[in-house]
Amino acid sequence: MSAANDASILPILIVPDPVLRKTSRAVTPDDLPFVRELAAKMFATMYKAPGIGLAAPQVGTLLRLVVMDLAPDKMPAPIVLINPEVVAASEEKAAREEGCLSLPEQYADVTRPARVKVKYRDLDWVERSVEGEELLAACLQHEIDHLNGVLFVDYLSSLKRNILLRKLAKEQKEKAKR
Ligand code: K2U
Ligand code: ZN
Repeated sequence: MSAANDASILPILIVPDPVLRKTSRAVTPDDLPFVRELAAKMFATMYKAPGIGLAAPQVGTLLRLVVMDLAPDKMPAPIVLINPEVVAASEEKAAREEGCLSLPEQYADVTRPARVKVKYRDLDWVERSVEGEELLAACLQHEIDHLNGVLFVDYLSSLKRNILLRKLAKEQKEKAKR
């Protein structure tokens, strides 16, 4: 990988970093030049992780900005969502195993609305909407949660959440020793 690409890889914050628990502020048109730069670095960081979604607070920037690409290997379909908000959610729920780049190697089943409609702005500040179910619905909700300081472990029982967080802390400590 060229040096330039390495420069665009950003460190991903890991729980319990307090930044992950803050609410991000809305992007304004004045932020667009910076946001275009950041989005490119977030894509490079996400593809390298690898992941299918990444929210700006995960790389330490408290802006309401998300990048996603649900099928990076098959047919890349990168999407940038500025100020995304869920405008409709189905009554029907769906459970799916989720992971998070800020809680490496930890997975748990999370139940969310099966289908959602999300309104957002693109990098040209054009208002768009996307509707999804299955993985797209889960990823959209997972990423928008990040913008509100919410993590997938918050949907678990306190017992399961504490077991998962203790396991993460232990694994992070062991990784630091290597
Ligand atoms: O941390 C993140 O926000 C990236 C998340 C996005 C995601 C979480 C749950 C469900 C869908 C997407 C993932 O860590 S990216 C890794 C991944 C890849 C395929 C399927 C699920 C998770
Ligand atoms: Zn996540």
